[in-house]
Amino acid sequence: MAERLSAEARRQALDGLSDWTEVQGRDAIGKTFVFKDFNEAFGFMTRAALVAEKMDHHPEWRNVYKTVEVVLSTHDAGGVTALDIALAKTMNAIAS
Ligand code: H2B
Repeated sequence: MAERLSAEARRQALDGLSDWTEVQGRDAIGKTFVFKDFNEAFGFMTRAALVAEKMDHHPEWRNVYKTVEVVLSTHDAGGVTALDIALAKTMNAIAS
């Protein structure tokens, strides 16, 4: 099972992850993606969902029109692990 990152390792990983931040009050990272319209937002979610399923690592997320709020945490580990960092990187790549 993936191990929780230390606070320092999490901070370092976040330095290389554009616009991802620590979620206040829990061991998780988050980012709000804003797209051109719903079509772009849902296209992002579809592509990210396929990757998440392949990784067997799933996001918490909420979509309102062209905005997708994403929170990543490894539930089995009770916090942020390398899996969350990998999924966050992939999401940035999909959105760019
Ligand atoms: N996603 C996330 N974000 N955290 C997990 O701990 C997790 C998951 N565990 N997706 C996986 C599924 C686990 O429940 C299955 C049984 O592999």
